[in-house]
Amino acid sequence: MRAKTAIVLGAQWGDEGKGKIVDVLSERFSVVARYAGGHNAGHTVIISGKKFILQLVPCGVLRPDCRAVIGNGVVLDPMAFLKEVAKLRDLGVDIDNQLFVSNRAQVILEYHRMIELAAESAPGRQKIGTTSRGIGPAYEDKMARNGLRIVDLLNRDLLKTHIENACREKNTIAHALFGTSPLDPAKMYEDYARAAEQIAPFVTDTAALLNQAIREGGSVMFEGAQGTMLDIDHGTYPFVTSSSATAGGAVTGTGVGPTAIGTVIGVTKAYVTRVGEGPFPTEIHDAAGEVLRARGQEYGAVTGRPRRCGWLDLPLLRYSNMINGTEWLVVTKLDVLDDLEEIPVCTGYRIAGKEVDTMPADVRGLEAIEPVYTKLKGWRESTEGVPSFEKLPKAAQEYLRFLERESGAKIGMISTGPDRDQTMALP
Ligand code: 2SA
Ligand code: MG
Repeated sequence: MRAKTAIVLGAQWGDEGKGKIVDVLSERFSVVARYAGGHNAGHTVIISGKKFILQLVPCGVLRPDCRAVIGNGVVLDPMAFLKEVAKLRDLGVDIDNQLFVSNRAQVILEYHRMIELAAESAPGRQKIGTTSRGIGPAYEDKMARNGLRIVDLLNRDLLKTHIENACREKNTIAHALFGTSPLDPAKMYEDYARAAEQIAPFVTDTAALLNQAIREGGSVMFEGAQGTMLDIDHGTYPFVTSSSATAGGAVTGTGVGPTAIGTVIGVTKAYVTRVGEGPFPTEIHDAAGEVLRARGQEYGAVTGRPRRCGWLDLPLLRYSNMINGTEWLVVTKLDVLDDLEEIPVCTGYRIAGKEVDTMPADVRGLEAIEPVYTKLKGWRESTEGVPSFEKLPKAAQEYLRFLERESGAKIGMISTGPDRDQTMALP
């Protein structure tokens, strides 16, 4: 895991504990860059008992000598960004000259949230269970070539015209389809123009910054948000987010070429969680699910929603490793399984009586999956904070070796608790 540039991403449906892992690994990197998503992400980091939840700002910002970049693939809500910056300053994090925002990132505007809220409850529309942050509609506008970029936000004339035109269009659509009351473009312009002034000092050409850093021998980490199965192309569509959460997203979302990527690190929980709607083959519907939720404190970091819990899904992990070209896995929350006598692990899928070894594209196929389980022995011993692999109970070692063998990527690190020092590096 010693590469100069690395992508660290979620191997499942998000919330694998990337925040903590990026924070631990960022010690070895001089720049950390976010490449996708927006303030729908909730990256929790605990340092000396102090809890930080980062949404837009990359976790690297918590290390004074690490530069943090918000790449062009991100959708940035100016108000949410400024709130997060203010909170970080309050907590004593020095972000000036350390945090950079891409001039090519897209802006989330108020009407994106308005449209998302209306669409999520509209008759005939598939409810996705989104975080209501305006993420989807902002990416829609980006792809429709109707978006506002950060560089445009800083141009007063352009901002004014954009808001006026967009409000005319969005107000009409939202009212006609969902009966939503219209937004006032004059007020919006004032609010966003004010926010733009405060954001301006952070804005730069981050693609140039990152490429220069790499050229000069700097080490760069690309911090994923959400997870592989929430990727717009490779996830459980349509129950996904609207961005490229997989490794490919790091390239398009930052402006760094694929030849510059040294390694890909996938973060996986020792079990699985998902928040929001959509298929989840190994979901646990009985009391065992409640046990994992309680022990793992499985509630959305942003929305507080209870997360759905399930057993480790190896076909999913194999798929995720393939899509991302994952070289290393980091396994988190092993300690959550500590009390179990036996641990079911899904090794294969059966659909309509047939064994399948790939992830079906069809959501109905996913819903019809019968997971094939192998039961592994539990260890019934605390693994919290155990300092080395050899000190783990034998059954826990076997669980991890099984995961490694069956998923096809090496385990490079294990996390056995929320704190920075409850982490062990393997090779
Ligand atoms: P959206 O808002 O358009 O991105 O929602 C689309 C789907 O993506 C899921 N999604 C997430 N899943 C897990 N964690 C996320 N971040 C927060 C967290 C979520 C929270 O870290 O806990 O607090 O609820 C995240 N962001 C998006 C979402 O549930 C939809 O299924
Ligand atoms: Mg999260």
